[in-house]
Amino acid sequence: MKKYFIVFLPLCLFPLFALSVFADKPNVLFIAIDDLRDWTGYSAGHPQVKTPSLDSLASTGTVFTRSYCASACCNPSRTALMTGLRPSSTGVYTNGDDWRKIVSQEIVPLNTHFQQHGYETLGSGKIYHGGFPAESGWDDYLVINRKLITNTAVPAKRKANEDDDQYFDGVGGIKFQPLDCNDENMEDYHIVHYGIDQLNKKHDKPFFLAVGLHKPHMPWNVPKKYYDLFPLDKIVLPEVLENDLDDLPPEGIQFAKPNGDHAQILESGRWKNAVQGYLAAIAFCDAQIGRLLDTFEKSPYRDNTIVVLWSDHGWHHGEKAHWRKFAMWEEANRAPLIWRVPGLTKAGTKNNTPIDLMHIYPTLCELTGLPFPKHELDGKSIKTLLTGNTDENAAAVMTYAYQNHAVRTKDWRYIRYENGGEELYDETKDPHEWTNLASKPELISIKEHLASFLPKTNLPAQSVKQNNQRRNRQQQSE
Ligand SMILES: [Ca+2]
Ligand SMILES: [Ca+2]
Repeated sequence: MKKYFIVFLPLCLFPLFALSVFADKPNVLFIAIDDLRDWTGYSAGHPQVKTPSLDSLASTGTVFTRSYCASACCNPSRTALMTGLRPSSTGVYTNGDDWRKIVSQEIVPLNTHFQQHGYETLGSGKIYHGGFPAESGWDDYLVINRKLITNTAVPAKRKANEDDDQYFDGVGGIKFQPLDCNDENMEDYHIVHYGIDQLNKKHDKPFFLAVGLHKPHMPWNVPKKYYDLFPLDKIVLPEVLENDLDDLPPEGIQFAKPNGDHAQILESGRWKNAVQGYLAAIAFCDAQIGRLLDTFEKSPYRDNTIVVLWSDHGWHHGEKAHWRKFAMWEEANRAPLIWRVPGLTKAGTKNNTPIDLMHIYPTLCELTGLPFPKHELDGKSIKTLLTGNTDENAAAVMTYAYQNHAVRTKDWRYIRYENGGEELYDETKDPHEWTNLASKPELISIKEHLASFLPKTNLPAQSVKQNNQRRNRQQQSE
């Protein structure tokens, strides 16, 4: 009996050992899109949008219809996603905050975490904000050959070093122009081509392949064929309410900036042109993603790769008399999110649980079996939601600039600005967020509940820190 046990025990343990050590880890295909609001075919965010590739990916995985960024601004949104820490936990609030200098060296960004745990990390395009790419954590990263991109497709100021307006059509700062060039002349084409190349190669280690597209970020300058998909006279404008700003606190009106882009757009009479430009840029972006996904579906990695596709935040096209992101409302913060996980997600699942992008770091750790990093992440894994389970009590939290926060639950959006101004919207009755209910006494307990989700610590913004340091130095020298 004893002898039998001694022989049997190692045989029992072997399969477990083999699984834990030798089993292949799944690859990760990490697709980032810049400035794509919740306008996709599958979400019907705009009746005319054309996104067959995103729709196709969505139909084979799980889409989150209420997915929100951590911050409606490129740099803080991406820094939050890649470090797993909210802006309020790092002090990275704006596009001017160099996260590489602000975030503690002990914080391990997502790509570095995968690299440190045996993954080959490969990247192209915009993963971190343009000015502040990660200086480590990549085994290989595409260096764009600018000679492949025509002068009509890159901002002409790079060529002529002159003012944008001379070369870009558009209205004020809202830039859009059909280009007389081919997809191959566009930077995103080559960014995607890098991903295609990697998917056509054999890899000795599991890979973390990050592909970040620039469109539909402005300028909405894409080949003319994409504009031709959206005849100007048929363009449908977003639904807006006259005097929508009347019930906002002063901070809300400051965020909306009604006398800025929107006043210029109205004066120009070219609102439809701008929406056409954005739809064209989305169609171009979708076509590039289609190239990547076509290769992926035919590749040997199709069934052992986790796909996660996200956009860094949304956009306004005149709702609340606002354009761009940089705000706390639904349009600026809601953005597409698609997951496909072999053996876990079921084709065509739509999940309406409100979540924010802070979940991506911990979810990827759990799905790949990687340990969590040493620093405490602000988000939680959503593995259980990927199969279609919902969480009625979930809340997404978003922050733009210092101490301006919003909380989105299934039924409500609550906004609290730095100076205490508040907005409250009943999403079940008022999906456009037209009626601010924050002053209703009967809703105080709702507001209190929503406020309980706000970040408990708010690290000073870099600009505040610098001012404090300057003041301290002055006081010391006085
Ligand atoms: Ca962005
Ligand atoms: Ca209103």
